[in-house]
Parts: sequence; structure tokens; C-alpha cells
Amino acid sequence: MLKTWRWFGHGDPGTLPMLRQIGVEVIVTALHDIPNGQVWPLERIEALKKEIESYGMRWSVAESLPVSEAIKYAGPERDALIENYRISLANMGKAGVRTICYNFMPVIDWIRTDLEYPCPDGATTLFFDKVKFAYFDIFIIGREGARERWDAETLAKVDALAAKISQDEIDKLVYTIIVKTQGFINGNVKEGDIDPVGIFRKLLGQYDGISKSGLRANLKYFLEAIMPVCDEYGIDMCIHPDDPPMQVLGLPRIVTDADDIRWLLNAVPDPHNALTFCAGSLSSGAHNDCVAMAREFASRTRFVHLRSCEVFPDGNFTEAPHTAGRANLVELVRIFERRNPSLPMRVDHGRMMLGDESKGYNPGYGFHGRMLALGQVEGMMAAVRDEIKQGLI
Ligand code: DNO
Repeated sequence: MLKTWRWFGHGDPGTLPMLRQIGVEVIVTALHDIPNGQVWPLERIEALKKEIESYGMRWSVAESLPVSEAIKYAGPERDALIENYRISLANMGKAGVRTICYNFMPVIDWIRTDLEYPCPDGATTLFFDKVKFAYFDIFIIGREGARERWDAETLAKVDALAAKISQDEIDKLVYTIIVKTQGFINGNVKEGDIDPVGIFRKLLGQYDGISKSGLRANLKYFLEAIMPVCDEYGIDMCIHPDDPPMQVLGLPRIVTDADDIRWLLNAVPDPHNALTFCAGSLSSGAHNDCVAMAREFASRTRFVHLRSCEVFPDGNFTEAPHTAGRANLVELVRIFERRNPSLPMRVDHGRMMLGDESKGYNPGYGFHGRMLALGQVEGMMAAVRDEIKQGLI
């Protein structure tokens, strides 16, 4: 697979010269300053592409070209937004950036409750605490019917937490769940927004009455509208699985397991309707067998995210080292490397370590932790290529 790296542009403390030194071949990035829903102009795409090439790397994957909420909930401005999306796609195609990672998660993208969870060795990692998240759902958002979503054991722990949680801890939880993790990926709530909870509640309201099948229909509508452009320019639309792969806050999520992915690939059978195989998101659901899923969906996978989660019996989960956890990255490398050695692959959610904590990296996207992970995956790839060469697999 090709070694790619998610780079957040000129504000990213990890610079293009640094990435070149660690053997990155392909940059994964986006025009992060363009507001969600607006067209990505051809000149801007070409200028960024040229700049990346001047450092000896290529830009061939965009993550993300974000899908506006009104496309997901089928608001009145849906067709105008899809038209803008089609123009952006055509511009990407003209510039030769032909792998697009996107997601169809309503309101909220990836969810964690702790961004600096201490590891025993002194590094920090990302963590999802089910009780804290249920507290957020019931007491902070105050969603109608939220208590029915959670089991009795969790509810008892949530009530115990509610009796002792401080205002600072509440503020931190809000900031983590709806600002810090969302802002840097073109989320709906950004740093500096006043009343993030109010904005968030309003967004949730837009999905009232939208079930799983309703959201599926909206995804199908969107894909059918953009596939002609993808066919014309050879663009792969690679959907990112939901992270974590479960229903949250009363919202439907539709890329959570093998059935969902099967549905999606069959509903729009065009080969450009493809998958980002995010081993981390999929492995954070105890119901998912990542190796079986990779075998089944490798032929429609056009982009790979390698990381691995550890899921605990109480439903909490965390990022495991890339050599451990339930995703089984070694076997995934075997599957994808045999299928297509030039598949773009990036490591994801490294630990924060060795001073990266103070440099302003986005959570999960520090330099040293991802560099370590890339080294580990590179070792797996070298061993697997050798297995292939020797005819062992
Ligand atoms: C988080 C990321 C996601 C991902 C988007 C893709 O670290 O994996 O935010 O980039 O969902 O659209």
C-alpha cells in the first residue's frame, strides 16, 4: 500500500519537509478553510497540489470533502448543495485528485470523551467512556427519551456521576465532544462559537423523524446525483464508517457493520461508490469482525485507515497500539497488500508523546505517535511483501 499521511495544511505543526523525511509518499488533505457547502475552486486545488509536489510528494486523496447537513437531512437547499459538490468533484477530477473520503454521519463525526487519557508509559491516547457519554446525552443535551437509550447499569453509574461532577468537568466534556473533536474536520461547531450546546441541540432537531431508512434514502439520492461526475473523472467516493459504529443521541447511523456496508455498495453498484476501510472505527464496535469485513469488502475499498481499538466489557473503548487490539492489522495488511499494492493507506490516531502535547496538534494527529505507528505498519508491509514474494501467501 502507499504510505499516506493526513496533513491539515499550513497551520499543521507537522510540515511537508518533516513528512518527506519519514517516507510519506502521498498527502491526504483538504481545503480546510473553505466553508462546508462551498465550491472548491480549481486554482486552489491546483496550487496546493503543486506545492505538495514541490516537496517530492503527491496529493491524491482528499479527506474530507464534507457533505453538508442539509444533504443528509434532505433540507430545501439539498439540490443546490449537491450541485456545488458536483462542481468541486469535477475540479478535483480535472486536477487529478481522484480519491475522496467523506462520511454521512448526521450532526456529529467521531466521538471521544477523553482526548488525553494517560497510558501507563506516560504517553496519552483517546478514550470513549460510555458513562460520560450517556451523562452528556441525558444531562447536558437533555434529549427527550435519552434515558430509555441506556441500560439500567449504565443509568445507575450516570446518576452517580451526576451527583459529583463539577462544572469544570461538564465544560470540558462539552468542549471535547462537540468542539475539539469536530472543529478541525469541518464540523458544525467551531472553536469560539458561543453556546455550542444550543447550536448542537438545534442541529439534532433537524433529524427529528429521520429513521435509518430515511437517512439511507438520502445517501442513495446523493450518490446517484454525483456518480455521473465520478464516472466522468474516474473519482472514487470512499465513505468513512461511523465512529463509533453505533446509534448515538437518537440519530441514525448507517455505516456501522457488514450489513450496512453491503446495503450501501449494492444500493449504488457503480464501482466509484467505494469504501474507506477504517479499521479503527470498525474495530471500536465489538460486533465487527474486521478481518472478515476486509475480506468481503476489499474489492470495493479504495482507501485504508489503519489503527486498532480495544473494547472493554463495559462498552468503553480506546485506541490500542497499532501492533495490538482487535483489528488485527497484520492480517489486514495481508488482505489489502495482495489485493492492490498501490492502495493509499494512512495510519490514524497515534498516541500523543515525546513533546507533541505542547505543539498544538489536533487530537489523534500528533507527529511522533503517528510516526511510530507508520514505522510499525511499514514493517508489517515489508514482511507481507516478503511472504508474497516467497509464495507463502
Ligand atoms: C477522525 C477521522 C474522521 C474522518 C471523517 C472522514 O479522526 O477519522 O473525522 O476524517 O469522518 O469524513
